[in-house]
Amino acid sequence: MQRPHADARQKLYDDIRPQHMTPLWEVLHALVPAQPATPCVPAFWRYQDVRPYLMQAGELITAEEAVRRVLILENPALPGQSAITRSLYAGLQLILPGEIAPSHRHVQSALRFVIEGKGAYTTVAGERTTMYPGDFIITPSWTWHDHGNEGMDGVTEPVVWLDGLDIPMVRFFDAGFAENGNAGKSQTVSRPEGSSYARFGANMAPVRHDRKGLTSPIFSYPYSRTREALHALMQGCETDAWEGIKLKYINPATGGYAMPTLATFMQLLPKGFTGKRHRSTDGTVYCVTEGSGIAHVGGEQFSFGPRDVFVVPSWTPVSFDAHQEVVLFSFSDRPVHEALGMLREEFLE
Ligand code: 1HN
Repeated sequence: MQRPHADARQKLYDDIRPQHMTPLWEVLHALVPAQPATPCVPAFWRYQDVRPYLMQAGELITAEEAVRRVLILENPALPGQSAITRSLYAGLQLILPGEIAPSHRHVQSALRFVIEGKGAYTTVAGERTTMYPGDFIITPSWTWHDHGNEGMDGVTEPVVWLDGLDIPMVRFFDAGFAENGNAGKSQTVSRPEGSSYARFGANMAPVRHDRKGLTSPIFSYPYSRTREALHALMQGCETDAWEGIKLKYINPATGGYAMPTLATFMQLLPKGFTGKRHRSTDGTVYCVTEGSGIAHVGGEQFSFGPRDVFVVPSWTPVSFDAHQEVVLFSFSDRPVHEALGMLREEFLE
């Protein structure tokens, strides 16, 4: 039997369409789901499989011509959207010896997580930092930035890092601006290397510093320090049954996350660790810093090793098994969830 008024209702829908109106009651359940219903899927990029394509890109286009030579990591369920989750962008960037990626600035904030190679630098707002594998480096919103690879100690090699940006968030708000600087060249360096770290990286700050900026004044967090901290904590400290030993990167001037839109973390899973499942509303991108193991993500199992990247969509259960000692870098949109009071987490038994 046909629903009462079915034809008349359909006629109403057809009649209001030219007025750019549509009935809520037909879409209410989808608009306000009982729990997150992300279109994103878990996905995994094995570094060994994708590196050859990155090197091929290195033969086909220069960093200068490309402006940024990046292969974007797209969520398989979001083709063409340059998004790894609905709010996050991720890509693998290659810079070859002798190349520069010219100076520009944009509203989008960026993080770099160095995956491979030595001899590259990035300059942010007049200060240069040398990039080493495992370093977490920030390009704050609207700061001039350029990269280069000059080699180091006579060694010249390709340098690859993972870029994480809030591009989909800025697009959502239609709030993006961008500018090119310095006629396609590098910016002028105005402060010595290490000066930000000297001012803010020793649990100290310049005596009259009172600015509580949105982004950490430490723009480069060296892996040597992060690794040392995690290993010190492994001695005698309790390991969380879900996440092992996990630290968040913070802005030392505020205690908050290092970036306003992106949270960043590094965690250590002791050899033999088998974690319990947990989930949270912030979709998260992981990059393996050291070690190998298995990530159980929703119904998928990713057998990971160093430099692999994978994504855990919102509200998808995740757990980790560590075959060797594992170190995982990760980033998510958690600061936004927290600021808006909508972060939810669940630790499953
Ligand atoms: C960008 O500026 C960089 O500076 C990397 O290295 C990736 C993706 C979209 C827009 C700007 C960079 C980017 C980007």
